[in-house]
Amino acid sequence: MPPEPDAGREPVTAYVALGANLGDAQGAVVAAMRQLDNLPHTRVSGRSSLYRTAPVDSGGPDYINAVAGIFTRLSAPDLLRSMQQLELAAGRERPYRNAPRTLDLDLLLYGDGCVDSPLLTLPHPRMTERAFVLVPLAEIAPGRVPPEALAAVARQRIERIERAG
Ligand code: PH2
Ligand code: MG
Ligand code: MG
Repeated sequence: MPPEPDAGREPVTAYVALGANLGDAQGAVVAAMRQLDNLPHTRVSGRSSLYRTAPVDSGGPDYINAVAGIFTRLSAPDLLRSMQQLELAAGRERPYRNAPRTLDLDLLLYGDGCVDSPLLTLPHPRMTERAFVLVPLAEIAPGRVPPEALAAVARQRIERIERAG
């Protein structure tokens, strides 16, 4: 039997930002966490709380945001393709830049990898400007978020959603 693709690759810890502000945004983000865990050669190793956040350079209702830490043997491009498939399956449309969306999955960090290609830039080029990324990332990976970066976005509105029950 041929080996499974990627099975021989060393696992890497990566971080994925999840966001949505159309339809059942909270349900979409929770479902996407589960779907990331179901990707081949991939396990979710950390889940931040869910946060309600003010749109940044974007319109529409407040967003639901979160960050997942994953342990994956997928290459960064394969992981990105899988994330885009999950966005499409959630009904994502792209009528214009930063349009309100049913699900957005952004690759923030892939190990210590640095990439600058037309398809992918790592670390994510705008992550340090955004409380909706830095606050949940700091919750599950405090070592990846310098305190001065958090201080710089402290004026952006973000509120942690209490768990039901
Ligand atoms: N995503 C954007 C633009 N603005 N604002 C919030 N609060 N949350 C997001 O996920 C978000 C945004 C582009 O992807
Ligand atoms: Mg985004
Ligand atoms: Mg995106």
